Amino acid sequence: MKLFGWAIALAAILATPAAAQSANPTNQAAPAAATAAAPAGNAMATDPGGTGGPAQAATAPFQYEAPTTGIGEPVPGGWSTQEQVTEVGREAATFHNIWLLGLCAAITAVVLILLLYVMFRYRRGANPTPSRTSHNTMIEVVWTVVPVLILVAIAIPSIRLMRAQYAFPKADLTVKVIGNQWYWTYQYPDNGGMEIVSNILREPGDPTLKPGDRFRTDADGPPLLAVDDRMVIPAGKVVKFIVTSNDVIHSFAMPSFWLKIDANPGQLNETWAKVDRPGVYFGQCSELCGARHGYMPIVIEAVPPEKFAAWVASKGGTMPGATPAVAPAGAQPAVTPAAQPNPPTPSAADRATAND
Ligand SMILES: [Cu+2]
Repeated sequence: MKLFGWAIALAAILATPAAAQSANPTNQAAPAAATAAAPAGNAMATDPGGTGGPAQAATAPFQYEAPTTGIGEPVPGGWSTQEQVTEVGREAATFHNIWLLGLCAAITAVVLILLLYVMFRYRRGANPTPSRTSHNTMIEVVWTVVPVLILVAIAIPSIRLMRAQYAFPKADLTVKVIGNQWYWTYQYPDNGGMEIVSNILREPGDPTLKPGDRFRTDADGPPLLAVDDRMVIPAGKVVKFIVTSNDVIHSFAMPSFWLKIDANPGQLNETWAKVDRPGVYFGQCSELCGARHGYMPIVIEAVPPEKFAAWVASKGGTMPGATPAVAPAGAQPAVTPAAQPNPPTPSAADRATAND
C-alpha cells in the first residue's frame, strides 16, 4: 500500500514537468504571435529597426528614457511600499504607513503592556486571594466603545481614499489595457485606435533567443520587468485605464501609482492615474493567470505632453483633432482637457473592440 502511494507521488512528479512542457509550445506561440504583431504595429511608425514599414510619413524615432534606479521599481532589500508618484498613491501610502501601521503598533503595545502588568501584579505570590468579580459595567462599555471608535477612525479615511480611487476626474486620455496569456496590449482609442503589444524582454544569455532577437539591457529596465514596447502616457494628465482580458483573469498593477485592478474577460474595469512626473515605472500581472504569469510585466513611461505627441506620431497614431477623418470628435485630450467632448468616442470604440 505504501509502495502504491510512492508510485502515485512519483507519477505526479513526472507528470508535472510533462504538463508544463506540453503547455510550453502554446506559451511560445502566444509571444511569437505577439512579436509578429508588434512589428506590424511598428511598421506604421517607420521605426528605424522596424521590418520595412509601408511608405508613410517619415517620423523621427522616439527616444525612450532609461529608468531611474529606485524609482518606479523594486529595490534590493526593500521592505516598504515604493515611492508614490500619484496623489492617490501618496494619500494611500500615508494612510497605510503612518495611520494603519501606527494604530496596529499602538494596539499591540497596549495589549502587551496590559498582559505583562496583569501577569506580574496578579501573580499568585503577590495576590493570594483572587477577586471573585465577574462583571464590571464600566469596563465592558469601554472595551466595546473603544474598538468601535478605532474602526470608525479607520473607516473614514479609508472611504475617502476609495472615493478618490474610483470616482475619478474627467479623463484627458483613455488607454484600453488588455491582458493576454502572457503579454499585454494597450489600445489608444483617442489616438486613432493604435495598439501597442508589450512582451517581456529576455535576458542576453537566454537559450531561446534567436540571432537578431532583441534582449534586455539596463536601459530597458530590471530583469523580468523590462518589456519590448512600453505604454507611454503624458505626465500631469488624467489617464483613464479601461482594463479587460482576452482569455483568463489577469490583474493590471503598478505599485508606484498605488494601482491594481483585475482584468476580467468580458468585463471592463476602470481605474485612473495622474502621474506627477516623467519617468519609467514597472509593474507586473498580479493575478495568477497560468504558466507564464510571472513573465508578463507592465512598463509605463510617463513623458511630458509634447513628447507624448511625438511618441503617438512615431507609432503611427494621431493626436485628437489632428486628423478629423480619424478622430471626428475633435477632442484634445492631451492638449486641452477642457475642450474634450470625446467620452462617446472612446466608449463607442471600446464597445466595438470589446465585442470581438
Ligand atoms: Cu496575467
